[in-house]
Amino acid sequence: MSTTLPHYDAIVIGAGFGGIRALHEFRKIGLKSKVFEAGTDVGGTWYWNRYPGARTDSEAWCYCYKFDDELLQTWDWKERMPSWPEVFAYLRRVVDKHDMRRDMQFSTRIQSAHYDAVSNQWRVTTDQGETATCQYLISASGVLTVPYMPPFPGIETFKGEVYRSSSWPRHKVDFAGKRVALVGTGATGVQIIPVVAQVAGHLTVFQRTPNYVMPGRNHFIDEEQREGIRANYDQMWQWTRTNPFAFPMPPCNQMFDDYTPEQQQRIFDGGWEVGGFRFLFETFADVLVNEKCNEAAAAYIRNKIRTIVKDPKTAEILCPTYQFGLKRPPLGHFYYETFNRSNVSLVDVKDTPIERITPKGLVVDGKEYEADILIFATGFDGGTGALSSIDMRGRDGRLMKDAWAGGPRTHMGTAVDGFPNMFMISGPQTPFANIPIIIDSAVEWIGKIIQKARRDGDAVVEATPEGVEGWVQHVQKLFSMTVMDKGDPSVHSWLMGNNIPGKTRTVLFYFGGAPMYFQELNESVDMGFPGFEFTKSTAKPGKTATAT
Ligand code: NA7
Repeated sequence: MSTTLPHYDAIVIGAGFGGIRALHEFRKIGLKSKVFEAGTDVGGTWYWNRYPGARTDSEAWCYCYKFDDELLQTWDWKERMPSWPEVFAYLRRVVDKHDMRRDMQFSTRIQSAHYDAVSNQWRVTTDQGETATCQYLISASGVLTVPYMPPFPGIETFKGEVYRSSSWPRHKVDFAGKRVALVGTGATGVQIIPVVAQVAGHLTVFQRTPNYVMPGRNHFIDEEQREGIRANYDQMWQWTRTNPFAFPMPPCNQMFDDYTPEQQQRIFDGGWEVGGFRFLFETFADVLVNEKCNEAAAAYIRNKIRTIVKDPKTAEILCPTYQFGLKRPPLGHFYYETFNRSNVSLVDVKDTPIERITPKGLVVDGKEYEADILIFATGFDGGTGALSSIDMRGRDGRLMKDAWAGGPRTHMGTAVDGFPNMFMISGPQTPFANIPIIIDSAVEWIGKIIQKARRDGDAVVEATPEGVEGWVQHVQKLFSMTVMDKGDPSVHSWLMGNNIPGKTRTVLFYFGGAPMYFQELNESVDMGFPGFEFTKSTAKPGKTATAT
């Protein structure tokens, strides 16, 4: 039986980092809001991805909300790169502290969202048989939400245990003494491998494309460090505004060509030692735009792989040759070292793909690799996957999936023409950067555009086709300045969407750097939101209303 819920000013899809931040903003500006979440609790990514070794690649002190200063001063992050239970606990704490659960509904997946131009309402249906209406629909459905599982023939015949990183069970999986086969060596596989290798009888890693894995250099944070961090938040927030990836790091002004080869080597050594994304962001400012610099960074990492991994054949299989950054580089925690263990082996499936799965294991090149447990860390339909998987229809019943068939088309990464009063948080064509910081600015901007519309009595806010076309061209132009744009198109990368068979290869993110994006958001507010149309009447002249 279907239930009709009350009308809301705003419905938010997802209670992860973005949804929680949105609810906070909407309360501030007086919108009656409801957050629907498919999981049984908040967390989003940090709810679903509970696999062994799951942790952030961002440093704890900037993977949080700016808006709750009291919590920043009291929350005890334990590690530099917090593990998923810590992030999950933090998000739960935020939500409980601000009594947000009363505006959230869990275990509820949004199935459809249709815009009705006559009533100027979004009508949303859920898998719980409910219907709700709202004026503003906000997608906070995440960047990496829809898992990708390759259609390996025979998967259903496997007699052992099968786990997917993106829907890891709540119970502890016992790997002790077992033969484990793992497919996928992206950021997720790279985190799982060193942990499972500790206990597995044997771990066989099936790698299609190697990655440039930088050392995470995770460590515990002691009380004194915590005090130092807390005392410096003003400075850190300042740095997140000037760092291209919105990390709290002072601007790196070093250009590769200004240094001698010895100095370049020393700078890379420094980045490698300090670890984390600092190898990428604190060495050379032009690493993603200067081919020479990019190749030098790539060669540096290959050299490290050959130094760390003792078996030369294994080391070569682990060495990438494409542009550094073309695939999102993972952080490893003794990743390469793990391949020196006697209970770990690497199978290269680049030229000889996984043929099939049998009741006993996996077959590659006619050889069966027996396993008790299979783990799949095979990635996500990133950027556009979440919204394309919902029956989301704008004006004239146009499906979002169709609007984005040739790649995402947005204005500022926050709105789409033909989808009035719909805004996205962490949508495609927003910066590829430290997500909580980007979310913070985007949500503030969404709050401001809604406030302007309400103040002026405008019922409808909608991106114009010209605004969208301008942004699409802008995003493509910015990407064309990077070395990744010249990258080998056969290299799969979720940044480009071509990790999903059949998906159009196009850049899914804004590579102009976070500071420029922040400036564009600010200018948008100051200039009265160019590229958006505000209308008082609900129906657009010449358009037919969509009956839902
Ligand atoms: P990724 O980075 O997309 O990695 C997926 C991995 O799965 C990658 O190594 C793929 O190889 C591999 N894969 C996918 N299909 C196959 C088949 N058919 N055979 C063998 N191997 C396959 O996803 P992650 O979850 O690791 O990381 C996503 C993001 O989450 C990450 O960047 C962080 O931002 C957090 P391929 O490279 O395509 O050859």
